[in-house]
Amino acid sequence: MKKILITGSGGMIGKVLREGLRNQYELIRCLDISDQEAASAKEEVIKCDLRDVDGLNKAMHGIDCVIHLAGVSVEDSWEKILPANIEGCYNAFSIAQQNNVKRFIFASSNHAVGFHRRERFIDTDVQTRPDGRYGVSKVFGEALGRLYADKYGVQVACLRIGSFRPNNKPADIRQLNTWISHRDMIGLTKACIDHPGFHYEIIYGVSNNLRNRFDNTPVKHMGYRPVDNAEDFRDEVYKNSPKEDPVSELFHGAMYCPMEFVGNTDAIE
Ligand code: 15L
Repeated sequence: MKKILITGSGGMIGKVLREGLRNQYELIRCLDISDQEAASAKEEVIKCDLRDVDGLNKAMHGIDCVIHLAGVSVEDSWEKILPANIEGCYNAFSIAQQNNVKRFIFASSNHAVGFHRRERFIDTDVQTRPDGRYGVSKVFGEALGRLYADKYGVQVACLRIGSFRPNNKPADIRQLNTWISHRDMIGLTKACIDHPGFHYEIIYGVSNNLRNRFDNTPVKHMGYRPVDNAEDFRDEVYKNSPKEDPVSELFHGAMYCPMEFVGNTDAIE
């Protein structure tokens, strides 16, 4: 994998990956809807909306591996999720395939499985249980990935990212489980880019946290070996962590679960 395209390279994770992968590949093409830092050596910068088919065609041309981060990254209205995370995600997969892109790394989220009970360890084979419209869009992206792997032979890795923070520290007690450090996010992405070959994989994007409840055992062969541990921030977190909402604390997806919630928590196995 020599020529890499990062979509959403101007976002929170995108900026860290752009910096962390710099000069390690023949080309890193950085695509974002907003203005970005000018290109340095071995980089190209493109301003493009995910609904601009011609623009995406140019961006995908000659690329070996796409890292697809672009889209809405939090729970939001359907009017915002639909164009960015449904239509945009479809465009990214389909235009990549039409341009013979060999590998596609999709930024999924723990919110694709957010309604699993937090007391349980979950591995990469559990059923999807989205905790909102954002989570549904990530399940959609994972399903598209499955289709493009099985039908079109694109190698697809879906990263169910936990809590990636701009200040590189866990913010609350739940994040002692879900946190991923910047170094581990770069390591996870590199493991997927540099892997000799795979078909379709789902990997949890969490650090080597003492309280981790996301089990990557089935995907050990992907070579992701996280090194950071959220527990190192334990004292700071306990000093500042607010009390969690009673619905939030039951589930992996936390704060997204109580939003608009009128269900029955006892019925959610
Ligand atoms: C995510 O997928 C979101 O992008 C981020 O805003 C957080 O909500 C994070 O998950 C999390 O679960 O902490």
